[in-house]
Amino acid sequence: MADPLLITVAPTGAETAKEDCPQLPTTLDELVATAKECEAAGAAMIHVHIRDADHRPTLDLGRLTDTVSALHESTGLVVQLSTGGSVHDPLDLRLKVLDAAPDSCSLTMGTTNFGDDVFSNPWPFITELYQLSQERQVVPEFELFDLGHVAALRRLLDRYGLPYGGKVHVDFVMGVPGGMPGTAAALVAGVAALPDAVTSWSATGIGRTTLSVMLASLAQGGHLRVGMEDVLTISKGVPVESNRQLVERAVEAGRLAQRTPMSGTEARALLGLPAAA
Ligand code: KMH
Ligand code: ZN
Repeated sequence: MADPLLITVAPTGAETAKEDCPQLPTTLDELVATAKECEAAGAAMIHVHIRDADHRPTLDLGRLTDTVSALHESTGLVVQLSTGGSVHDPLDLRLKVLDAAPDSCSLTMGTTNFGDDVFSNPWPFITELYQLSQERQVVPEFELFDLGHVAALRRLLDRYGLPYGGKVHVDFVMGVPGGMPGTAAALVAGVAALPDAVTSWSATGIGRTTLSVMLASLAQGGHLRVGMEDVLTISKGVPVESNRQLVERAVEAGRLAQRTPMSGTEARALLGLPAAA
């Protein structure tokens, strides 16, 4: 049987404006419709950033809580809330994201230059968020933007032990201007440096690095994250029509590598989450 492939969809992000990309899912209805389509196409987890009534990034707790409920009601996807937010979000609000009780949360392992901005993740914030995730029984996905973040992950696990559920899942976010490049060589170096405690890993390449990272990840037996948070063109100069299109492309690439998309139930087991109620 083909090896299972976790496909995570990151449909919205915090960086693209609705007016620049009307097909970006920014309302709750659009997000739920996207989630259902992407699940049907082969996604098993969704990485969620939400927007306010003006389509701007927000960490409003009421909206986050409603979003988690709506996604659980309408899909079997593992719901991962972003604790990264936008580069403008304060650290205290980013910690409060866990109050919305997602299955999973992103947890970035260090500060990184992010285009012309700085994505701030000081060590005390990382350790506080990590301990909170253990207390609240939320499974972190460790986001690695740089090789130094792999070393920081080793330090975190040494000091604070395993996450809730006992599994360690990481995601390489590559090709951000300021982070590690989206190349096969960088991914090979990152995977080689992972601590033994890591039980699964995925990768995503931002912008034009999306295909090289996808193919490099499959070549090394990794999982995939795709979505309009990370890329807005399907090929040079051709806009992405929908997140489903990106998930379908990931499924097709996986098929060539003899990998079968995981269901939400299988993803829960992979990540150490209890079966859905
Ligand atoms: N929007 C970026 C500044 C995450 O979701 O945890 C951070 C980000 C990472 O997207
Ligand atoms: Zn994100």
